[in-house]
Amino acid sequence: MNRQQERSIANDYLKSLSTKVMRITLLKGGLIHKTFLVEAMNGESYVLQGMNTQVFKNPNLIVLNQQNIARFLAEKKYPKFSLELLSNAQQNYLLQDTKGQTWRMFKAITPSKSMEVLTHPKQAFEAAKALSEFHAFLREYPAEEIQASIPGFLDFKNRLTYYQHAKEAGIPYRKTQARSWMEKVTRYQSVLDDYFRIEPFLPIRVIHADPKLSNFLFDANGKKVLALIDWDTIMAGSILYDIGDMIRSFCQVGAEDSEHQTAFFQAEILKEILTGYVHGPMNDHLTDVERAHFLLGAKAVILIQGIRFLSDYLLGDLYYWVEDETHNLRRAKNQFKMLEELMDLE
Ligand code: GN1
Ligand code: MG
Repeated sequence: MNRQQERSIANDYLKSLSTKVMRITLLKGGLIHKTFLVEAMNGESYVLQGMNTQVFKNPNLIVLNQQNIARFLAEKKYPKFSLELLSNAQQNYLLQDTKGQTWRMFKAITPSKSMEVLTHPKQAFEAAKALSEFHAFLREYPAEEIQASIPGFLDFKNRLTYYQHAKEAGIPYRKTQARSWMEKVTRYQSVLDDYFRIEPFLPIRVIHADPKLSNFLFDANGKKVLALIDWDTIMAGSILYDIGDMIRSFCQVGAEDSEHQTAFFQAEILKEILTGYVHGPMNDHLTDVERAHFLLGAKAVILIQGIRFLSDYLLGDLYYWVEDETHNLRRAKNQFKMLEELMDLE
């Protein structure tokens, strides 16, 4: 699709605001949706997304979840920005173009800054406090009412089953290329066994399920967290998943897909996250089992993320967006190396 068509989709949303697109630019960073920044004639900015409906098969469910959560947070006077969806002239939040692509548009949160790499360790402290606040504000939201936007998304056993399938049905050449990384999965299986042992004792809460660094919007000077965005995967699960995924994303050295690195895990950032989270309001509500297993959660999430990338590599890049043949393998390697460094810390 060329930009002209995206412009006309954006204009459809902007009609009800009596304005039009001035400029539209592709935003990089996401691995699933196609995201554009829309600057309008009225001086405001918006975010237009072409949704990946292979991954999110029920976009209406996401809209429903997001609207319910935004309403709930507003009632609770949540102090950060919430996501605000725009509707088009026909009062629809979702639009379908002639090719069947589903679109949505948000109000942009501006001025703000989204980062791929931290510029100061204190940002990790602030973000962990913000995650703690997000969890605390959603504590009374009925978790059982949220239907998972991706069934089985948080189920590690399900990820292992898929990996088994990838090992059997994967492309033979890629299996050879990935052999030493597949051995890592076997080597670190005990991390998952440990996790499965505590899992039945973990409270089920409302979690974000994708608290990667770029989903925290900071103010222009990178000091204060303004919002935790990307609510597509908010669902019922353990907060250890969120804390673990935050550690995974924030503590990595360089980008998720970088090459030729020599160091992978930043222990000083880990410290900031662990202290930041308990400086937030969830500290008053943690159970002993949760409090004792932040690190185990991180190890399990990192390993599972490595397994997800590796499975996708073996099966020929069906899930994640890739720019070349070894992109998913590179991503997987970095996860395994990060896990190794985290394991060595103890
Ligand atoms: C995907 O699309 P994005 O970048 O927000 C993925 C996460 C992974 C992440 C790794 C729905 O998130 O689970 O942790 O990539 N989202 C989905 O960068 O699979
Ligand atoms: Mg996401």
